[in-house]
Amino acid sequence: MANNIESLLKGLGVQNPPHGVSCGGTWQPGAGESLAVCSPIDGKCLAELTMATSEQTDQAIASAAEAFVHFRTRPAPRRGELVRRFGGQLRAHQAELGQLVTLETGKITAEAVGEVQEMIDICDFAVGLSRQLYGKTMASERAGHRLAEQWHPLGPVGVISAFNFPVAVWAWNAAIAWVCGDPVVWKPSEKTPLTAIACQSLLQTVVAEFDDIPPGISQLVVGGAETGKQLAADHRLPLVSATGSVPMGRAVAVTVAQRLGRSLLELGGNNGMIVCPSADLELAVRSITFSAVGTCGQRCTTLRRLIVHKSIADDLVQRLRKVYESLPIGDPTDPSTLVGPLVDARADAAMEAALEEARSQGGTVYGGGRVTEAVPIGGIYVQPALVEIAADAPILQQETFAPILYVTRYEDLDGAMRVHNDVPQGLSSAILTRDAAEAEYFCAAAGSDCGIVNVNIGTSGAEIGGAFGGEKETGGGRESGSDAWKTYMRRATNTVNYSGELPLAQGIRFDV
Ligand code: UN1
Repeated sequence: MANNIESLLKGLGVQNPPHGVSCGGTWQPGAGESLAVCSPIDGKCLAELTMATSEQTDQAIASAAEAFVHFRTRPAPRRGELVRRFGGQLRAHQAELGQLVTLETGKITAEAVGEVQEMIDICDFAVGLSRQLYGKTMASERAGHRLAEQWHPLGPVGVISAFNFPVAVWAWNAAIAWVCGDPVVWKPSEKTPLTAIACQSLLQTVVAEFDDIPPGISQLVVGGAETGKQLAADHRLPLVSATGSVPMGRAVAVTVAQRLGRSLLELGGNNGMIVCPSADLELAVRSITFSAVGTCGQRCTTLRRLIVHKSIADDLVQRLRKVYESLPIGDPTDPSTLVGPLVDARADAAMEAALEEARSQGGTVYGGGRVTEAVPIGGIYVQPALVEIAADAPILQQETFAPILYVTRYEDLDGAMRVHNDVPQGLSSAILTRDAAEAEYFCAAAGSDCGIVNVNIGTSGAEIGGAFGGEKETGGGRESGSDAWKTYMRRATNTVNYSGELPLAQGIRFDV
């Protein structure tokens, strides 16, 4: 394990050398496959871990199921207190956790610290929620009856998270799951297990302060696709929440559906933005650039398709090209950098292949090449690409997890709307306009078909307060704020008869 990583992990309270699986805070020696964790910054190995064996994964699920039996009986505000203190740990360690996120993902420090902030925010939200798990009371049609709903803990939740948000997306799930009374079995991306280990360690420090909360409520399983499959197939996990590619999500959905479990999926995004003639172009350039090149184009919410009114397209493309040419690309730990490395060689190959395809489909590509000067050796740094292309080019149907922004032109808003919605994915969307009618049209029933619909901001950078997720191949799940918590609970409809009589619903007479 590289030295600085070791001290970083120590600072975060990770005492034992981590092996594959954490069950209640102790690292179990793994007999599984070894896993080299490398930094995208310079390709250097940060740590050598051992993947969990299927027996260890099974044990982690069993421990979560056992913890559930007691955890579900703890009052929700008590569970909220656990999350409040965990949020306190995250606040106290925000900088180091951010550093770890940067090392493992290659995202710039500002975005990495922002990701930890997103965890803190969801903890705050969940603490409040722990006193607001409201059920409705309905008017009963029968005299002397009370008809009401109660929300109860569901059971252990499997969480499969992706490399690009190695901790925030887990926290959206975990903080909500815990206040709802559900233990969590977490399989982070095998590219980013160290931040996961650090979070698990901080959480266990907090759990140790409680004599009424079992440590088994948080399980970490370091593993690959096989581990994901195992979580999806295990009936002890009534809910599996998965973030990642469409093929991965489809496999999870099918397996979970087979056992009639619940899945919550946050899959591909192929996010579009319509730029109308009245748009503020200054604001447009800033919001487009953040959404398209932030996290080096590796957010689910990254802006990938720009649909610009023909009257302003030349002007906007000119301005964007200028900004793109001077983007500070390089070491993500340098505060002046805005674009860090791609996560790995596969992402680079996918980007190259997509640009090649775009060219063959008549696209004009600006940028997109490798950057080798003034960047750390061993990492993969690229110039974000702008591609002017026809709206019906097949490449626009595809999400490539890299900084490629396709630019197309439109004549009328109905046509732009059709182009916008004519993709298999439906996560995030935006319109830039100063015309209120255009904005409302975009937000209305015949407008954007996505889960996230923005006006005068980019497609990325959502707050935790709203439900996060999308439609179509994005998978339909909702995580984080609003009433997303309901997915993590089971609903009981109670009818209580205090009348001393037995009137039947629907006025049925059944005299015996
Ligand atoms: C993701 O890329 O999976 O809205 C999550 C955003 C972030 C979360 C992205 N708050 O861009």
